[in-house]
Amino acid sequence: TNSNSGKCPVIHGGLTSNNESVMDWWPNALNLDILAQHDQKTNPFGEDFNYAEEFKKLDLEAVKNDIKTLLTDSQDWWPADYGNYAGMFVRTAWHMAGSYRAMDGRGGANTGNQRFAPLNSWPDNVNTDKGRRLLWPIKKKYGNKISWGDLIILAGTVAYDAVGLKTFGYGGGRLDIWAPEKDVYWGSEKKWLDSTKHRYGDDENRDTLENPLAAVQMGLIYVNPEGVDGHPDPIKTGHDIRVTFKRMGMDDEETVALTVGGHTIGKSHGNGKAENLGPDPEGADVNEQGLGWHNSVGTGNRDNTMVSGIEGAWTTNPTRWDNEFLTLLFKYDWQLTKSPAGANQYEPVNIAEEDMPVDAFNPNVKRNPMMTDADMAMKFDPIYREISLNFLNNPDKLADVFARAWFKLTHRDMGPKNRYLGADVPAEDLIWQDPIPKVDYTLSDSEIADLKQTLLNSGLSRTELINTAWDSARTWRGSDYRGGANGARIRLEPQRNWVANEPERLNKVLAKLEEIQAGLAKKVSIADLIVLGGTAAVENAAQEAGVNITVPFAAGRGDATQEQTDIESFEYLEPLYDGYRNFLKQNYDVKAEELLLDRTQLMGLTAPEMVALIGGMRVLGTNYAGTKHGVFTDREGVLTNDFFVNLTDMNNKWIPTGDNLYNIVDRNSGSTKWTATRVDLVFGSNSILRSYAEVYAQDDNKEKFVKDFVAAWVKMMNADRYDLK
Ligand code: HEB
Repeated sequence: TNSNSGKCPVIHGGLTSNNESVMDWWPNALNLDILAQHDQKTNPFGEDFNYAEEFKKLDLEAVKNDIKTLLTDSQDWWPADYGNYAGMFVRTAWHMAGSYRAMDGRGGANTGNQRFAPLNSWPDNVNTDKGRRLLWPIKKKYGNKISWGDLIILAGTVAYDAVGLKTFGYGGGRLDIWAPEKDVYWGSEKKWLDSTKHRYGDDENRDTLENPLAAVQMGLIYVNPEGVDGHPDPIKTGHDIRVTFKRMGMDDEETVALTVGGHTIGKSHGNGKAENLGPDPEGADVNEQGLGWHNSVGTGNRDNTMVSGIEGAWTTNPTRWDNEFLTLLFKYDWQLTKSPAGANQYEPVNIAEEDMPVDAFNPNVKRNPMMTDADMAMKFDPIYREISLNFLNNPDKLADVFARAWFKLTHRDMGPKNRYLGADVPAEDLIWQDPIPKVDYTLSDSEIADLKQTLLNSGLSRTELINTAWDSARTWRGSDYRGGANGARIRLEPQRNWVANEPERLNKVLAKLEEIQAGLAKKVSIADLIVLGGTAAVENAAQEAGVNITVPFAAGRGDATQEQTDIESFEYLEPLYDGYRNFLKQNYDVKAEELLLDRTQLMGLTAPEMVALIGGMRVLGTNYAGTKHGVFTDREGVLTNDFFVNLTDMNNKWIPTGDNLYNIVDRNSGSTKWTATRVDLVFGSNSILRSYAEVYAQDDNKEKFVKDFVAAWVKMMNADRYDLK
């Protein structure tokens, strides 16, 4: 507080701004907040709210018609270029979907995160706030029946339909969040659009972009349109495009189609100076009402609109789906010039009058089209050039590849097709949806009980069964609903040979399960047998600890085939670290306990669930390669609370012995009782985790521990069972 402001400094009130946070005193302390986001306290809907049910009541055709009408219903507060918001809605949708990155599955359109910081205020997202605000009357009208995420993507798709593209389809089902995401790492820079070198291992080698990032600069969706670090060079920019688009799972052909098709409609805005723009939405004062980048020049919109600083349309008819982008790109030579805002862009040499687009607000004035450095890459990068020429000569091919790539872009992070809602879901199965065949059997309780016995008597150890089930389930990530035990892709490449999966043990278990499967009267999927094996073993281990509990099991998983599995895209799911099995593929810069939090968050688990699972898995002896770190028990394999009892016992002390290694030593005798890693000891050292560890160490909570472990176990096993939800 500033006591010179002439205002009374005595009152502070609660801690309501970000710059005095309690934990700022210990900036390196483990921050568990990513495990507690989006809970019921932030969500205005109760736990009973079922979006899928609401969406079923939606008249999708009516929403589409309203969007279509809005496209050409220019609003005085934000007049439409060429009297049509198609470009606006497409870019708003693309920028929401385009933050997706395949590595961790975070970002993307499926949460409506563009409503919140930081995305609502990214420099690359200038005026997407206007796009959302234009859609507000439609959101208001249809309310709970369509989420913001669904509406924004629908608007972009309807816009393409309206300008004449035959779109591929649309699925609803994006669940809105109600507070900024805390889990997404967007880069370490503290300055918007800071130079690119901060996120490359070696700035000269642009393949060394830090993982999981998929943009070259802080605050951009992908690449700098003016060239690498603002230096025009289409070849270099082309390479950046290739690296970044690949990281959202797009190949060269899809990338060209998206860029060409994207810039077939709409225009760039650079008819002003960036200095004249007010603060972004998050930084603007109350009277801006959540809008940002107020332009103080003229009306601040129309022909004064400032976004990227680049100015002009790409095509002759920016409100029509056609092949003009490539036609003009190849028909003319393009020379470097500056926009009115001083941005690098290209203009055509000696363009014919009839190829020029009209001004966005004055149909009597003709303007030059323009190309960005990124657009020029479609002509000069040798691979992109070949694809572009093919599209130039085959407009139908462009339309088809684009329609499919647009659908992929906007649905990529929604998971399997059975999560899509609505009448416009395309029938065709697409490989990036990770399809899984349906099964046609059910299992009765007695069949399940018999199968459990068969599995427990198979000669496989409990640990082997539990580890295989865990490894099969742990690839699931809530960020893009990929992975998980359903499909049993652990049998297939690339998973079958992942180091983390201990291929030798895995092969042994799978061979046994296949043998069991072959002997069954009813064909049960391997996916179900894998999960049931782990489930039976957990149940058995709980009973030995004196807790009689049935671990719930839901049959119905299918077995995917290798042909249904995109090896390259599954490689992103490889567990490089899994604290639950005390596994690190390598030594990483980031601390093991931070990596544990990352995985836990991706798996959709809470901090208490993480604590129960880790404590249980340690005493069950599930460590990678059978190490004994953290196995604080003399009854390994039994589901006791010994991990917590011994971790919190003051008769022990904890002595570092090497990199990420500790001895647990008897305080009196000095003898070493156990060994541990950071991922074990953090449950006693971190104050929050310790508070949970104490709960499970208590004498009165032995049974609670087993119940909580089982609940968390089942949650993981069923994480991808969208058919059950
Ligand atoms: Fe784009 C716009 C860049 C991709 C769609 N873009 C734009 C601009 C720029 C760009 C700079 C301008 C802005 C202003 O307003 O100023 N992009 C770019 C880049 C890339 C791209 C660099 C990478 C290569 N796009 C893209 C895609 C799409 C798009 C992929 C979709 C699909 N964009 C777009 C649109 C527009 C744009 C539609 C227009 C907007 C309006 O009109 O407003």
